[in-house]
Amino acid sequence: MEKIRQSIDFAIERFFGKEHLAELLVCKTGHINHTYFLRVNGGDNPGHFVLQRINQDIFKKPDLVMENIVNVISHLRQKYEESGVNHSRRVLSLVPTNDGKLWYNDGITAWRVYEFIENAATYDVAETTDIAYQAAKAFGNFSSMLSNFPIDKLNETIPDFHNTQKRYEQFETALTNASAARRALAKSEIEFAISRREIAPVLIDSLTAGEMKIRVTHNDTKISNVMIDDTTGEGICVIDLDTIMPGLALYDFGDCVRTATPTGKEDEQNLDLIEMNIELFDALVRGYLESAGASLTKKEIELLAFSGKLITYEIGLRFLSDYLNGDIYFQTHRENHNLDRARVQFKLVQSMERQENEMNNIVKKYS
Ligand code: GN1
Ligand code: MG
Repeated sequence: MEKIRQSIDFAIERFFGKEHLAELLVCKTGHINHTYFLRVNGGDNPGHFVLQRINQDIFKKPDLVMENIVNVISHLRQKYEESGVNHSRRVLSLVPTNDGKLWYNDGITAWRVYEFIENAATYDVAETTDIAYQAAKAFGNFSSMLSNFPIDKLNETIPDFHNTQKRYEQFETALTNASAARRALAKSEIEFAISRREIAPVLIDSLTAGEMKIRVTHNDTKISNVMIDDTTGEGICVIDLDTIMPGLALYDFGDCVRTATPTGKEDEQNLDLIEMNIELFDALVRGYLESAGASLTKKEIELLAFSGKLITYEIGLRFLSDYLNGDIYFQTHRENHNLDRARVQFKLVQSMERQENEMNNIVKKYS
């Protein structure tokens, strides 16, 4: 902690001058980067901020991540300006360092500061259908606004990030190298992962067949990555722009389904609490199609419900692989944390399988 605290202090010095820091709180929700909430008093720029340190073990080229973010932010701002909408709470704002840079590289990784969006909140689970609707609408809108972003300007910061077939192969490698003890404890999850392997290549195959196209995608469309306005209830701002890359729209919609429809948390230990809630799914489809439906291909609409199951399976594979690898990727906070997370994902996959017809009927109703 001492060492991290020192790096935090160095970073704060660069952005505000250390003497102005009034409060620092650790944010415990992300699995990859380190995030802190700051209150700054006095100086040129007082207020609330979010300081983040990019995990360079995972984002090998943090400067390229920041380059994507800067370009996407400026594109979104321009879009809002063209339509006369005030974007101050709708697009993330980077706070420059005292020498005018938009991020600070300490020689190892990048640090950045965002202005905190006041009077808005994020939700780890969709507490109401309205939150689900608003989150999906915000992600759909985000994607529509980026539809004319020059995709060749975007860095692919983690290659094959959502390639479920590759994720399956990584799971096979993890399985081969795993300790006997971990393999034994994860026996039924391993069997489940293997039993569903046919679904892994479906979206990538569809892309190869020309039935869908590569777009600018967010790639981490958890419901908790949308800020919901406290007063109006509107999904105002999409956050966590680290994984913006060329990708498939359905992985974005699918990750909304994975995170907004469950009746429990991503790492819930009581699996009886985990089901896919069909009313929440209905709200998501309505919201997403309202803002992004017009640009989707026929095949994308056809596979909308399937995409929820696919990415839930994919993230389940990733949690399980990390468990088998000895917890080297996702931050864990208790023993078998990754295994618990994988169990929730696979329970959800089964819940979606049982409700597949209803899910497809909802898509038909709105398309
Ligand atoms: C990671 O750190 P966080 O929560 O933003 C992960 C996502 C997973 C998610 C699972 C770069 O995101 O892909 O869906 O955990 N990000 C990366 O909750 O691997
Ligand atoms: Mg993320």
